[in-house]
Amino acid sequence: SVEREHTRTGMSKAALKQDFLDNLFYIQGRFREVATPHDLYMAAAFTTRDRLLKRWVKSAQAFKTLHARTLCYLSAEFLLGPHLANNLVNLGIIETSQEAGQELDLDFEAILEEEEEPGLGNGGLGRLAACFMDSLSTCQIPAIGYGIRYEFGIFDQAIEDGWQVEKSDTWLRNGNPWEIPRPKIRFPVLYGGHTEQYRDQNGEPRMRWVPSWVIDGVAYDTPILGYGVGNVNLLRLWKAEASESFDFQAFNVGDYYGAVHAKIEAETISKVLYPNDEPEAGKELRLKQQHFFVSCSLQDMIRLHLNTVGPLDDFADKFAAQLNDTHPALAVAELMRLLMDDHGMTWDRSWEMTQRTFCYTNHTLLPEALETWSVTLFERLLPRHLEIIYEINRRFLDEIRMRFLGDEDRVRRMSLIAEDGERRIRMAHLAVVGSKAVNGVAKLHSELVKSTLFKDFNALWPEKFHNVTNGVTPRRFMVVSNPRLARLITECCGHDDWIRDLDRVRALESHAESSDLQAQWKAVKLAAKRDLTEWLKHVTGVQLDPAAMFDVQAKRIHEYKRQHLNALHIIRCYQELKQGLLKDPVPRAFIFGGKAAPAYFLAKLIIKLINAIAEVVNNDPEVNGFMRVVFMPDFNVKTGQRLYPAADLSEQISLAGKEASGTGNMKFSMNGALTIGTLDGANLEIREAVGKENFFLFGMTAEDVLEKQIEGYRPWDYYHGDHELKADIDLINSGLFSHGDTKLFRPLTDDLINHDPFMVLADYRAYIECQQRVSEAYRDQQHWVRMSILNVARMGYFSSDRAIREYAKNIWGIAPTPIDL
Ligand code: 26V
Repeated sequence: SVEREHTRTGMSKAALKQDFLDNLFYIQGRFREVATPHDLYMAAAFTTRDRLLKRWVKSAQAFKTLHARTLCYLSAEFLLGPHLANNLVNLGIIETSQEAGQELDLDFEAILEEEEEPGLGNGGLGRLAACFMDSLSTCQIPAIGYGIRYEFGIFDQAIEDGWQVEKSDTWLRNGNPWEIPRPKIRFPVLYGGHTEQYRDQNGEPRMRWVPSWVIDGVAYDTPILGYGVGNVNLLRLWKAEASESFDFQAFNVGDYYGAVHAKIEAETISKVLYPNDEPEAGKELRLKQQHFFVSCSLQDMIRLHLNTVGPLDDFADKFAAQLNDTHPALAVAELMRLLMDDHGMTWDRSWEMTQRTFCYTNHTLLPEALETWSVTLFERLLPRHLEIIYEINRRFLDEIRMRFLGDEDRVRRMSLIAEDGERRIRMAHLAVVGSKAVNGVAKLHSELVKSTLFKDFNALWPEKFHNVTNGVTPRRFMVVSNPRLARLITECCGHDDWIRDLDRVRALESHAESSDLQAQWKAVKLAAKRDLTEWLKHVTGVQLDPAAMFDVQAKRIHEYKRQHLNALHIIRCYQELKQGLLKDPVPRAFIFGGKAAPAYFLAKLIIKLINAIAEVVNNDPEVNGFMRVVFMPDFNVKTGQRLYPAADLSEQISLAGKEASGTGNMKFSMNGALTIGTLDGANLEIREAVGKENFFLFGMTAEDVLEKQIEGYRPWDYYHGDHELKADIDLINSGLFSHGDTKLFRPLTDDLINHDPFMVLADYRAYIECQQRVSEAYRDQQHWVRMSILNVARMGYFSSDRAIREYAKNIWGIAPTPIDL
């Protein structure tokens, strides 16, 4: 049994090989000769998991005995990406595993490719949560991520006839080796019914919620290992199940089919992730989802506290809970309810603990993205929470009235309830009032949070407002996705400590002039471009030239991100090539990736436009030696990992003031792409960090935008004032890109000319001119490579490790708890 232990946890090649074969046999029931690629993947995953579990148990034991203060990250989304390669990197055995695989005659890449990623998020917010989980473990902060185990994550995107088609995501179909179901960790979640007053044993008046529907949440745990440490944190996702005690006995005696129906209804709660701009229809289920995971998570935290620390009075000393946007903001009311109704605490004690527990991160200022819930819906689904929110609001507004005598307009603006039209609950206000700290996700964004969205709250509690600029994990987005670059950096720095301390890539700076490094740098980029070229040819049929500049925009499709501005530039290039205006054009491959929300018509039309332009350009022999356009289908974490290493130019062209931070901007720059961007989100800080001379800046500032809105923006004037702009838009309307159909893109072009809410036309000229500077710069390859090296060398700040250390120190007050290996 000593030998056995060694096989399952040992890090040697021999141990890995033996465990792999054991897992193939004992878990998959297969031997080498008949194993499918999926069997081989499962065996590899279990072999990796065996090594995680050892560290996990050690971490859990240590956290328990040390009563370590723990961070709970509450998020409706965790966009994790594939686990296998990432875990091998964090365990430090990716190379040994490759060798082991070779000796077993396995195709390592093919095994990695087998994994279906858990796409449990929409975009930036969900991916940030995943980067933070990696950094929390790496920085040795005890943490639990709490969320929903969606049976169907974000849809898979296919492109048919140039249009986006949504296919359902079936990530769980072949089983999930990374999760451990915990059927005994189960909590009831209540909905509907009414509340009533009663007197407890001491004769004190108390409230009780009599629900009309109860379901169960069951825990599914995924271990999250840090890089080069023994720390493993927990990602605990809740699956909804019918509650045996409630539905089957109390309500459905003898009604077997009714009971089965109730089971289906319960399981609906964790069935599917909602796209972030689904209109009214899916709303009720979304509120049910939010309450579901918030309630399970808080009950779990209370249980953990009672099991380890004891009395609930110091709950806020044991836990800090971060609200990832307002999706979990109900937690403020739910913790109040649990403390008062279930644990007999007074209002004042409960409120003090609640306010000391929660912190809230805002991720967007877009008005249409700010969550509000109709009071009517709330009353029907969560009557007790509505009472509690009313009481929080009553006390809060009294405070405002006292502080700002006679300022009823301020009271109306700050209320948790919007009273204009149908009464609605403002979740962002609930989150701010219930939290001890509120933060934005980049410097500019945090300033705008204070000066616009939460102006009144900032006047009341200026010390509550913070900035923590986002970051991304260098493990996944450099080491896993770009091993060639990682090797080169390690070689050049003489160590691989930069993987845990990204500031240390600055050592590259002093080699930026070295022709030796420059040559290797170019070779690494070219190899990545070749890989991407081959794969894109395979999935889209489009052939790119790896020698061309790879100009990439990859992110959710949204008007504010302005993929259509990029499209206008492509049309400009096309027209100039056709007119023979370019003497010596710099060849470009324009690459797009991104999903549109299924109900977002204009975003889907932008995808169609890009594909329509691609069809014309790629098939026109007069131009296609100088330009190609490709829309990469199904941009997600896994396909994104192929994109970042291969980009020369990163498009970050949102209207200033609209992109809270952006994180793709960081991933591209860390992989040696130069940025063309506006002064928006984290672009500002990236530009400061890498040096203004190594960043292509264009367009209006957030201030310019506000001014222009005030003076009255007239896109029509730009359209008529710039004949090239007019020619580009007119070319779309001519039907050239739509087989003669002059109507197809009219909703888009009409919108641009008449409304243009994101000021595409106002920034058009500056963008075109900036793109010319980019082309000129690219001609001087030596200079370009130097800028590329400096970009990577100066990106240390944008590691999510730095972001997590800032949260730990300034927001949560949590110190690292190292776990020995
Ligand atoms: C939500 C919605 C909902 C309805 C209408 C359209 C719309 C558009 C955007 C959103 C944003 C959801 C929250 C989100 O993902 N925010 C992103 O968070 C990232 C991490 O902080 C940040 O880098 C991105 O700039 C920000 O957009």
